[in-house]
Amino acid sequence: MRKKTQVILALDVTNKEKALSMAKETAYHVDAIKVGYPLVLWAGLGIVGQISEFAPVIADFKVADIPNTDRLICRQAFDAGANAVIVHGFTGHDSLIECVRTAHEYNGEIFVVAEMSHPGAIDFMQPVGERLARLAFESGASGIIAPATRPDRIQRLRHIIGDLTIISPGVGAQGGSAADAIRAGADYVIVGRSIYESKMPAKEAEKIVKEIECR
Ligand code: NUP
Repeated sequence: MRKKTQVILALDVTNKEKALSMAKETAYHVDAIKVGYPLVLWAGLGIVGQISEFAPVIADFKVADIPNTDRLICRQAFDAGANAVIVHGFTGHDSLIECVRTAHEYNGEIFVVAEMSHPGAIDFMQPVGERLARLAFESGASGIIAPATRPDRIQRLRHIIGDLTIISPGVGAQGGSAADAIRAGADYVIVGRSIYESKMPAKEAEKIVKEIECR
């Protein structure tokens, strides 16, 4: 994934035309575009290929199944044109290794959710976040998801994964700061509503890029 702006757009709009125009408008200011169930269930998997004409696509499918099913899902995402797939780590080593193996067939990447950004992640995920990060490292994943809402956790998880990539959601609408997340050790921030609900999405993306540059 290119590393120019350190911003990934989370394109959770449920309107195909809006998704495509937003991708086109913001592509210059972002390093990748993350698409997930809200858009794909609305517009179909073909939207992945269409968005990939503007920027690398991360398919946020939070894959969490037995290895065989995981492989089938990851294949669909990569065949559709995704550069990376987000998977859960709590399914364990064999599931994760199968996702990574499948990604390698496509020269693709796997990002593992180590700790989610919302308050409820403290209930079950945070106590095992460090183990999940270690498992991501041992399984050969490209990186992890760590919460911009809790920069201290990014810092902690960075120690475990060395120089793997950290992509970090929770900026803006969820209360996290892009500059703080990058300062704590994230490589990229993931930003959705702050950009796509703005009246001027490209300007908003540019503002976040500037905030990161001036940190
Ligand atoms: O821990 C996570 N938190 C999170 O918000 C893992 C995620 N994948 N996300 C996703 O990031 C979430 O599903 C959404 O697509 C995006 C954040 O969007 P927003 O809160 O900036 O609108």
